[in-house]
Amino acid sequence: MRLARRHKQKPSLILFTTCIGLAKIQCASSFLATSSHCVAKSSLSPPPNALHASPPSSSSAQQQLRIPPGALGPPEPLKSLQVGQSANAFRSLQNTAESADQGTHTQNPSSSQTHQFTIQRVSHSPEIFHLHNFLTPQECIQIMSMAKQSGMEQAQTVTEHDSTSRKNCRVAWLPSSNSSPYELVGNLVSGTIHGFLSAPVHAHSSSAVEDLQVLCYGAGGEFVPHHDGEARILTVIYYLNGVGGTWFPLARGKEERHPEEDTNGWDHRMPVNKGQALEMIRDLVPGKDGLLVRGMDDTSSKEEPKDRIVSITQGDAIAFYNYLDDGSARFDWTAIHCGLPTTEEEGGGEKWIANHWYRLNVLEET
Ligand SMILES: O=C(O)CCC(=O)C(=O)O
Repeated sequence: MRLARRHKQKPSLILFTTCIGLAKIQCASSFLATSSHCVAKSSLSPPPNALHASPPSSSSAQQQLRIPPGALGPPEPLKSLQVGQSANAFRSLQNTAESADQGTHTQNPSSSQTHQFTIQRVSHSPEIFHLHNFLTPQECIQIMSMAKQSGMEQAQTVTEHDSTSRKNCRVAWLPSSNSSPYELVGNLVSGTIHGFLSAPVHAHSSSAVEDLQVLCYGAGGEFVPHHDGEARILTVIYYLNGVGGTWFPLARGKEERHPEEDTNGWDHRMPVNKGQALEMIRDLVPGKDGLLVRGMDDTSSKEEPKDRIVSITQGDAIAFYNYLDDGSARFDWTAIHCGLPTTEEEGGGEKWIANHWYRLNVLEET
């Protein structure tokens, strides 16, 4: 069972061909580095192990879609990181002099500097990575300011069987574009695609990124458990004011092996649809089960096991994969997650986050 499209207003999509043009300019400073060497992620030539798919108009797309194992998950060197291990990474940072109050900024594109951040694996199932210090505080302020300026509306998100799945939350969409005044949003895309998408996905003609969805929850605002689904292979959530509260109830923070898991690694507890996933999480508790992304200022109990908590601060992000990467092209239902109710104490009762969804549109045909 798939989620219905959750947005009243369909966001526009930027195909990666646009982003690749952008990346060509910026790839020199967009790379991952391990402790001993740097690995350039700038190869744009079609990979030998490419995806094969029928055109979206074909009714036989399901039979013809061939997704090689590994294509829908993280590429090397992220793939081989173990839980707790991290790699240094860089993205180019446009030198931006801004006035956040007025929401205006001036940019000198010829002047860019390198910004270092760290990518740490926090779960294998689903594949979740914590990006420490991905955005600067100034960039967070700039995104919130652009969202306010564009006029934020009450979010009308609806998932299958839920009429009010997102409560007390305002939303704005900012173009994932390289054009003024949205260069920052385009810059974030080029900062992640090379590191987080496999070469076959990157090269595929139906790869796309949605506009940046900026959300501001008021006190009590929340988003019920859901799967991002519908061709969204990778989700990146940016934490703009240091307030977390994203909970993955079925994530495994450490290398746990369940008794139901056979020697081939197949986990028989893996839910295969939304009903099963909701049933499995019914009695689970944030902080004790799964993985809770929590702001540093969260005043709730700090007694929970550390391996169940991902502590974020302003400018951090998490990236997670929504499909199994075993070649089956099925949803990974362990990626089910929710936004817990925002409290008065944290962030002055406001939680600001932004979502970037990377898509492989051909999956919508299956
Ligand atoms: O509010 C959160 O922490 C999670 C948001 C989310 O899951 C979504 O917007 O799809």
